[in-house]
Amino acid sequence: MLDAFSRQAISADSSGSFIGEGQLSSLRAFISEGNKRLDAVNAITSNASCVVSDAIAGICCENTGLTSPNGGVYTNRKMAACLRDGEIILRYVSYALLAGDASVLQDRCLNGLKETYSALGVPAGSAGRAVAIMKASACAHITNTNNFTGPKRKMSVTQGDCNSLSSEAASYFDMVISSIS
Ligand SMILES: CCC1=C(C)/C(=C/C2=NC(=C\c3[nH]c(/C=C4\NC(=O)[C@H](C)[C@H]4CC)c(C)c3CCC(=O)O)/C(CCC(=O)O)=C2C)NC1=O
Repeated sequence: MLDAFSRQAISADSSGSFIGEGQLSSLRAFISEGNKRLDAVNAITSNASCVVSDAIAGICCENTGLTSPNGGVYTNRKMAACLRDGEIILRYVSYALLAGDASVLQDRCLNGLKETYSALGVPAGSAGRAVAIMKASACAHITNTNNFTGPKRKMSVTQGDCNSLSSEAASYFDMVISSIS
């Protein structure tokens, strides 16, 4: 499990060099943007159940086969497993966003997930679509631009530009999608 700091140390060590000015300035930026990062993590965390249940409901609406006999979430047991997986994935994305590094997501969540899904017959395309919906809503929560129909859950935070954090979060969701596809 790495974070933005450890990653710089490991990268310097791998070339046998001291931490360079370029690396220090990227860490300086990481620290100076720290409050935004914490707000971005909080935007995901405090809306997690909404983000997850909306994504799973979304794939079920788009593909009614999922809830039909032999479908991916047919039976309460499988629906519960699916909602739980959505929550696990979102939780690991939030850890990666906090650390500014995807290694915790890769090592503890994605490692072997594709193989598990194919062994159990979990439909990879639908799982990827659920993650894509979570990506869209989580990113909207980060930039506080979520304007979906239904209750608007805007956070009261200092206004600022969170686009790069939103893109960073998007890249973690994309890693999930490509690793299970
Ligand atoms: C460390 C992190 C971690 C992950 C990521 C994890 C995933 C995970 N998801 C599983 C099952 C499952 N996952 C799903 C998920 C879905 N089915 C669908 O159709 C949807 C597309 C999708 C939800 C988006 C389902 C239905 C099962 C149960 C499959 C079965 O037993 O038939 C299983 C098999 C064991 C179990 O049922 O609990 C694992 C290990 N477990 C972990 O500990």
